Formats: sequence, structure tokens, C-alpha cells
Amino acid sequence: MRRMPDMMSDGPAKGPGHDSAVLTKTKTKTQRPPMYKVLLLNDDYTPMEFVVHILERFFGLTHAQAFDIMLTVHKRGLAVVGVYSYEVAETKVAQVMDFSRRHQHPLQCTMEKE
Ligand code: TYC
Repeated sequence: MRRMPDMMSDGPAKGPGHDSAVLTKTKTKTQRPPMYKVLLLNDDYTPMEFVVHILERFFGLTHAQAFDIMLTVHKRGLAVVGVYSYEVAETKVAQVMDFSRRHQHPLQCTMEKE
């Protein structure tokens, strides 16, 4: 006796490509690492040229950029001088604080989560 065609012979089709499973996908969101602003604070004693030098030396700014930011700090009280990962920001703050202290200037530098 001839067999009936597949669709007629039995229930739901089985075999390759015919599984009726529910597929669940886990979406893994990529987390960006938190970034930290490095802030320079104004004071009445640190010489302007010293601040400009710090900005060139530790923040890779040109003389013109460094002068602009120094003036912003001088006029407004503080300014963001860069945004970095935690470790890099921590290092920049330490470099500025150590260098200023060694030159006996009261310049203050801090970091803040963005
Ligand atoms: N206010 C200082 C002065 O008049 C200059 C200065 C600028 C100091 C920026 C600190 O972060 C600073 N000599």
C-alpha cells in the first residue's frame, strides 16, 4: 500500500527545522565605565603662570587652551579640566596636588563623578 503524503499522515510535522520550541534571548546591556570630571579650583595665591604650566604638563593642553582654562578658573572659581576613567582622574589629581605642594602653592584639584 502507498503511504499518504507527509501532511496527511500524522500530526504536526517533525524533523529538521520543525521543532516548536520557545526561544528566549537574554539581552546583555554593555555598561560604560563611569567617568570622572577633574576640577581645578581658584585661590588667591597660586601664580597664573604656574596654573598654565600645570595644565600643559598634566593635561596635554596647548598654551592657549591652558591659558583659557586658567582664566576661566580665575574668573568663575573652578572649571572642568578633563574627563577620565576613575584611575586616570585619580592620577591627575595626585600629580597636580603633589606638584603644587612641592612648589608651596595652595592650588586645589578634585574629581567628581560625571
Ligand atoms: N587667582 C590666581 C591669581 O590671581 C590665579 C589662579 C588661577 C589660581 C587658577 C588658581 O586654579 C587657579 N594669581
